[in-house]
Amino acid sequence: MQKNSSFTTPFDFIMEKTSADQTERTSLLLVTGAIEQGGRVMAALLRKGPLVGVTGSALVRNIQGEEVQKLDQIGQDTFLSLFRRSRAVMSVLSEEAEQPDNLPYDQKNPLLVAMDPLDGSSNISVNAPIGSIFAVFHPPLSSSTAPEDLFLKAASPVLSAYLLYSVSTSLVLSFSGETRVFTLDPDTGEFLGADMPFRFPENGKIYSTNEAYLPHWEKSLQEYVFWIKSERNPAMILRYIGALVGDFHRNLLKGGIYLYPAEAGEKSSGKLRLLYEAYPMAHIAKNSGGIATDGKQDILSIVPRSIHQRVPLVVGPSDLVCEFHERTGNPLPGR
Ligand code: P6P
Repeated sequence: MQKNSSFTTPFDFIMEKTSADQTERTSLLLVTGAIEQGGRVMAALLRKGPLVGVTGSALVRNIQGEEVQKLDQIGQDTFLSLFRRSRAVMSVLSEEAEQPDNLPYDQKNPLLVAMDPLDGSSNISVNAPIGSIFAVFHPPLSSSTAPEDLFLKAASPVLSAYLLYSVSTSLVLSFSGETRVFTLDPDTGEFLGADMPFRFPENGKIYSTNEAYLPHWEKSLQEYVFWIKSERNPAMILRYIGALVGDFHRNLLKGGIYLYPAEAGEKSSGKLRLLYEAYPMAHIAKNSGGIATDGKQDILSIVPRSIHQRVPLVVGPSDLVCEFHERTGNPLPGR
């Protein structure tokens, strides 16, 4: 297939949004290149997963107490190795590791990466969409920061990205106020995308949540879900893949809101992790004409207390998230 001349690559996007004298340009290009290469490796592996015995459980549990799939471990090892070889990453925080991995670097402006190397891995065994999520930060200015505090003082992401392994493999990059969507060409290994920013469509009609938990939600949330299905005009429809990246991506393209609320009991802080799931999705949403909150405040205003901290997550286009907040009694200031 002849490459469309209007297509660009992640490299073009970073070069376009940085200047030659920006010393962080090289680090951003190296980190983005590592994410791309990891996407190629994981996409190729997932295409033949059952045939090469990489699906199924690794028979261990991670820091979250969740059963680790073999591909979770392979994803962890693949991306950590690529970030190490980039020599542009000071430390990697991963869902799959209790403590951050500090890496050797020789770039003047090394970066921090928080990642969920394989999101939605319970979908692997049923050939449903899964993804990888990344938040890239500048290290905090204070040099006295202890390694384990680097991520607690890192502030908002400078670049966020996710890979979606589905019918095709997408790479969504958000940087310098813009979100771009790229698709892997399996024949050439290139990630190619339109040379234009991506934004949520308005007036979306999709909501994504696991309604099985509705009986454990606050009453205002239960009433919101009843309203959007039966009284709102137009009514909304439920689409839920069970992998944040898959649900977010469909909602980014078609206009929809994703909800993972807190519940009474063990999910009193929600299920999703702040630093490597909520932050990157909030950053991508913000650069796409959307908002992410924990049901009360903007996700990007939350200062993390611990590196694996969980938060409730409401994310989507501004119109739907503002409607959610009005209907649940927490109108967003200035919206
Ligand atoms: P539930 C996957 O485990 C994940 O972290 C997200 O990717 C996904 O949206 C959510 O949890 C699914 O959780 O409780 O509906 O299975």
